[in-house]
Amino acid sequence: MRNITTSDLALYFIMGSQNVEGKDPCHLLSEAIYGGITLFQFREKGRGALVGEERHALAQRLRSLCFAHGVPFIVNDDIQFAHRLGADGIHLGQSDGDPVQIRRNHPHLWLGVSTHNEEEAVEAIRIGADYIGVGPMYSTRTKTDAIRPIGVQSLGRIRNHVGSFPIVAIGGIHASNVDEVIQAGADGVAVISSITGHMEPRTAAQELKDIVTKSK
Ligand code: 3NM
Repeated sequence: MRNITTSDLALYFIMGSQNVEGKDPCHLLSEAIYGGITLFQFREKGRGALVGEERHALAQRLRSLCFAHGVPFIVNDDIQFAHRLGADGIHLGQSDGDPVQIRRNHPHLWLGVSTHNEEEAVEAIRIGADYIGVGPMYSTRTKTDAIRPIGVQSLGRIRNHVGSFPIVAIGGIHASNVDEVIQAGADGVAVISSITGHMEPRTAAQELKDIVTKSK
């Protein structure tokens, strides 16, 4: 895989079947792709998440959609699964897996790490992450075990600490606060509900992308 660029992070869409409330995840993802998402993370996690062959079948369909449209496909947390799917990358939380070992064994995969402060950001860069997620910016109902929002001030501090290293901000991000997040130093925004929960996911993605582009 080529190196990640900050434009890959502009509109980072995350979804699993547990996020779609009865809608078809493949249709939702294709609408989001037409709306201009720049990267997709498959995150099948939490209440109601699929397991086993069902999870695999869904992931394969979403992976094919991304491939057909040239959208990078990243898997949350599970390195074996990422490998099996031929994913472009893996995203790890602070307590997921062993990032050092994953970096060593899978040098071709993009590695993203969730961080919440300067120390975690510096450590992620040290072990060879390609980008960091920073959040939660605002309160979110999507991730039930999310820590308290760290806010845009913390994002600004992390940005000052890491120079031009690629950062995507996450958590409670909607059209109304994207500008603030980009101004505070994020290269892009990672969202779930502002696309999956919108009546028109394509329009939602277009709108978010537009704001990211204009805010830079
Ligand atoms: N990670 P929404 S917040 C998956 O802070 C995830 O690391 C977070 O969903 C973190 O866009 C979050 O609906 C949920 O708020 C993002």
